[in-house]
Amino acid sequence: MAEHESLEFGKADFVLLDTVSMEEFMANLKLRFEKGRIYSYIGEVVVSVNPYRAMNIYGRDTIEQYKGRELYERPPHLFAIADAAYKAMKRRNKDTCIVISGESGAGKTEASKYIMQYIAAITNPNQRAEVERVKNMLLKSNCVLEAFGNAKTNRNDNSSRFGKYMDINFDFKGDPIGGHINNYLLEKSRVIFQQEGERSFHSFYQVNVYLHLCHFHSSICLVVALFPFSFQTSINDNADFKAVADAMKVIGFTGDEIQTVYKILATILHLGNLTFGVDGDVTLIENTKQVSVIRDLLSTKEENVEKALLYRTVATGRDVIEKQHTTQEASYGRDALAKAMYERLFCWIVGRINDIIEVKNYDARIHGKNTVIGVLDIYGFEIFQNNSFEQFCINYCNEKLQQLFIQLVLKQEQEEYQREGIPWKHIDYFNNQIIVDLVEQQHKGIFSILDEACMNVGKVTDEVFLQGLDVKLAKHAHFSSRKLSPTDKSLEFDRDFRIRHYAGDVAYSVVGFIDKNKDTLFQDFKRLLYNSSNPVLKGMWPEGKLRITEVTKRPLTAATLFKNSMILLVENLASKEPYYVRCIKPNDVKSPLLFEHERCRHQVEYLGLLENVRVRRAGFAYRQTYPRFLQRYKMISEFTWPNHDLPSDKEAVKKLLQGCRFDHDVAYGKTKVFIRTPRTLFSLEEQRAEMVQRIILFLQKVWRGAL
Ligand code: AD9
Ligand code: MG
Repeated sequence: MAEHESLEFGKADFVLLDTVSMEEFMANLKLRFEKGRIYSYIGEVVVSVNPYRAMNIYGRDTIEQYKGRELYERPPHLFAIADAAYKAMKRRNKDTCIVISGESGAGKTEASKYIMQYIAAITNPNQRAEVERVKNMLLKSNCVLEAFGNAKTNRNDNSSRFGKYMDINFDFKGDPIGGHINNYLLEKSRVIFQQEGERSFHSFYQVNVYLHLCHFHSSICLVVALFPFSFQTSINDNADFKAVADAMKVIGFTGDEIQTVYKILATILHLGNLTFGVDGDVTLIENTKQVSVIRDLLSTKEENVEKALLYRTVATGRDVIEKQHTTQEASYGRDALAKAMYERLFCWIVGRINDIIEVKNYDARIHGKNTVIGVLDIYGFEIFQNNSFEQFCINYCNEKLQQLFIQLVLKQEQEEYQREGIPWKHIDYFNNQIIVDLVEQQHKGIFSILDEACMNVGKVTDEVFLQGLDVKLAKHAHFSSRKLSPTDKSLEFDRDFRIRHYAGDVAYSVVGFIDKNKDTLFQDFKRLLYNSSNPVLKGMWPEGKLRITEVTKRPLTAATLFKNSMILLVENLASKEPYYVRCIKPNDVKSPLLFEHERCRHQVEYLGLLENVRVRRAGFAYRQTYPRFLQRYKMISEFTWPNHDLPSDKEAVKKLLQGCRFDHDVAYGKTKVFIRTPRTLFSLEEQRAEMVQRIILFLQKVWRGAL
């Protein structure tokens, strides 16, 4: 149990509840929240409740309290888990990762930032300049990525609209020497459309500030209301703009690069102003003034911009013809261009940051193994009024992470006890693998059905996709649609289908699925951007080099790309030693006072926290193979120091633990010793530290010739 905390704050570790029931769990969670104790443990898992107010618990003094301590020595805190992940990496040369989960607005991104700040604060005691530089960049990269990848939604004013996994690399001393960011599917449809009450990405509002400041662009119309792709609110875009500009400079973006970033944002805003009309049978751009602004911003020729917007080059056999768009096609192309430019910009920013922060000149033969702590902060489970392809992907991603949690925390734990022959009572939990399969299974899964519908030669519509779902998933317990359940009131429209997710039911509208999955961008736009005389912009669009007759390959669909990236992500996380932060959102009104019981209970339920407590209680806090255990602790017992003469390491460990009177708190498996409470482990650690000290003193005396 976490010490230094009185019981008036409730139980710091849910494992210590008198009885494990939902009522007790909730009462403890609520009490702790009301007493300002936003963190608790379930063993080594941190449970966090969003306080929705500034907490004075992240300062230098708090960091000092957690530095180098064992998990249970201090009240629960993110810093403790960060320290545990760091220590495990350093002591055992292991890659670790911290997986932060919870629904939208639960506090994942804030948690990931505190964890990174903590790691930055406790490393580099010698103040090496290069390490300081790396740390600074890792921290600053957050600010830039949030500007371009976050937006106000109806769930969260600073909602992550992309998934982020960041590796921090450490040298043999345990100091950060670099990092790498993987980004996952940006919700780019936000560039052209936001639900009521929401905003586009922060960067657009910030660039508006810039456009106001910049005389060079004074020809640009600055009235924000004129840009249909964005609108203004009161988030402090002005201050944020300065912080982002500063961060980009510090990270090492060149002046030209930063200018290009702003120009792209401005281009997208102007694209939003373009309208199309017809004159006879000719499609034309109604507001040609916009075109010349776009031409300047993109450093290209006006006629090129116009042509790319109004025509499509098609290869038919050996001939290449130019086909005029209808106004509808032209609008579609304009929107696709705006989205694609933004997405490409975002990926380019991540790529540039990676170029700069990635580990260079590290030779493992000289410096020892380079180890990693990964921090995962991804978009949380979300339900909106209108849920589309993006929500579907986001919620699938959360299913995958829940599955990983189940695999690693619940399932593997139980399996290990069974394998080791330790008495064990099976604990039931809801395994969401069935929903993961529903989405990602080959041929039968929703992604496959969607891809199949996209491949259709004939009419490809969202309805065809829905029909495919109805036929193939009619009997699936977690799927329904209007056709399959005509009386279901939660399915408002004919074009809705519903998934029973682990975290709740979500009705998705199929409208736009096909389009978003195919994610077509006419080749003409790629050529337009590639042919820009701005080298930074040109560099973002290398595929524009291809001539029309050279483009043959059908690109992978958005769903397939996303699925593949999720599978890789989970494999990567599973290969590391994971630490978990489970975030809970206490209410929907961002109140620091309100603990909505039912809302929280629902989250505790679907996060599987009660099962987690049960497994943990029945289980053991620490385990180690016999040889490794001896390696660490053999000096504390006369039976094992310096070597034992017992028939096996298992016998030796038994003898050692009996000698320390810890026998009651341990179980002996086939290959590992299991220790139930952390207190026993601390005791062992203390005894070891004492012995090590005594040995050192003894050796020093020997060396000085005193003996
Ligand atoms: V989403 O899935 O990206 O939409 P997150 O990332 O889970 O979501 P976020 O970290 O952005 O949520 O937190 C939402 C808001 O809650 C923040 O903007 C803060 O205003 C507030 N918050 C979250 N954690 C803390 C905290 N530890 N202290 C104070 C917090 N405020
Ligand atoms: Mg977030």
